Amino acid sequence: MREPYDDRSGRARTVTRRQALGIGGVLGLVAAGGLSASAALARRTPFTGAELRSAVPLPPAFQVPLPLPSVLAPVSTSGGADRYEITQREATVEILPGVRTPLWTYEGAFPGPTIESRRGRPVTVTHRNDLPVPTVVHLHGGRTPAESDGYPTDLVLPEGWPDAAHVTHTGAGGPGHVRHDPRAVLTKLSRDYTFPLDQRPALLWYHDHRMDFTAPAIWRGLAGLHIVRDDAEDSLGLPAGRRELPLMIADRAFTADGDLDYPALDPTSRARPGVREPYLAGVLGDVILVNGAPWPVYEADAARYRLRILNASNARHYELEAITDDGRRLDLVQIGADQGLLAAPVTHRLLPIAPAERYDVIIDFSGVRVGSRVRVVNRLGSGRTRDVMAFRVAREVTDDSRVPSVLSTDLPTWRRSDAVRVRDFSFRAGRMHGGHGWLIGGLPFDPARSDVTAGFGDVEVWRLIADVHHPVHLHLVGFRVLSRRGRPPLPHDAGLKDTVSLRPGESVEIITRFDGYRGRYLFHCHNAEHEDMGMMANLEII
Ligand SMILES: [Cu+2]
Repeated sequence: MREPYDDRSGRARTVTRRQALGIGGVLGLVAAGGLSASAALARRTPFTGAELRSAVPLPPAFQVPLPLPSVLAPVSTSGGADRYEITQREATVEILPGVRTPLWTYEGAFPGPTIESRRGRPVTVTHRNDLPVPTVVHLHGGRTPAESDGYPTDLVLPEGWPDAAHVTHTGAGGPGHVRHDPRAVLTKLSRDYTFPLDQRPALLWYHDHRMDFTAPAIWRGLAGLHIVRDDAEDSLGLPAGRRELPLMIADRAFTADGDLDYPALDPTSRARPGVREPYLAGVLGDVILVNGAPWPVYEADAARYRLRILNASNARHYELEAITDDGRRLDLVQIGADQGLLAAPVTHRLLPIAPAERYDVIIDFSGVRVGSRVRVVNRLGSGRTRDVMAFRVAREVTDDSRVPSVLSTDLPTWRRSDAVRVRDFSFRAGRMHGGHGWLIGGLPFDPARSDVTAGFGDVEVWRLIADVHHPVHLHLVGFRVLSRRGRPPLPHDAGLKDTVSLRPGESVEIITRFDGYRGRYLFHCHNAEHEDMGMMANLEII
């Protein structure tokens, strides 16, 4: 059964029924018929979660120009390292035309400012927390020492936050279950995060990672891009400069007042984590934002573009395709994955992208009639959520960019026989502290528990199995996908990844090597609501 994601088949798949699979349904099915029965039903659903409906009038698609996040200037570049300062603060931003929306931001903007960096040149970012709640910054995809990796209890406390006693956590099941982390490193007001960036060039992103409250923090705006480059990539001749576009895709919903809507049990994010009952499987919005603008449009040259796509949505999956006004589908030529360049380009007509995944894609507008439009649509959406953005091809130009047939030669070549260990992890709904939860190996996250201890330098194979959609992310290391459902990986699994999309009922094998740094890291589901409701585990490298 490959057809839902078989991007080479060219078959149209019509979603006739939009079924939001709530956790109650999952639990019932798991109880009644086991994993396979729930998976058989879930496989027919294009997403896991429930959609909020905005109460404010929404703008027509393809009217708002695509914004490009500003690039942050370093405060210092001396001593072989770049230093940046970011203030986390509340700001009111115009996302929908004429509507003012209060957000939590990095430097007053959503997305936050982009950090541009070079491989092997360290970057230190001083984050100051002027928000009303504790925060934690994680650089997703970064090869980062543990003390700067943003462990979910390594909180930066805001001014006036009562004291450390108030940052112990109650589980999503409510008060009464206090989880204490004796290893947490708290700082007051600000913290320096140091990123060596000794890693393959890639599109990374930074976002909040506070224990139990990551989902509402990202939803409110705490996300930004971080790009790592190197000379080898620069010399390939890929589209660059104004023909390289970062695209952070995220869905949101708005109240009648123009605020972001989010079904939090505690709208202040101060004490009680979790979301209301219909949204336990994930929160979806009915407005698709790209770089913080609703269904934007970009005036493009009739030339190749490099699109660096991030799905920064909490729970929404996309299957992207690019369609011309005369109904032609343009090739999406994938050149890179989460952790940088592929060995060779892979051509897709349809590109699935799960929360937190990144795809580096070349699209060629040279054959598109000037004055016409190319729509980027999500085949998993319906109604307004089917549209993502559009390109209006504005002018003929000369284009000296190219897409080499060899993109990189440094991808890890781990083989099954290199693995010193095989581990199995299930990602499933379950009970947690007397309430609903999402569990790894039957357990909800506990920072004080040891889950996985891996030897430094060890190669391991992990077998992951899911009930519903779970995009699984490992901190620190990149991995390769070995198999899906016992079969070879799909075309979009190519390259080095740090997040893999488990589809309902699916088992996926990955292989990695635990190196870089020793210390306490994490792996977790990147459906942000699942993550907050227990679907996270410790990964200690010794
Ligand atoms: Cu999940």
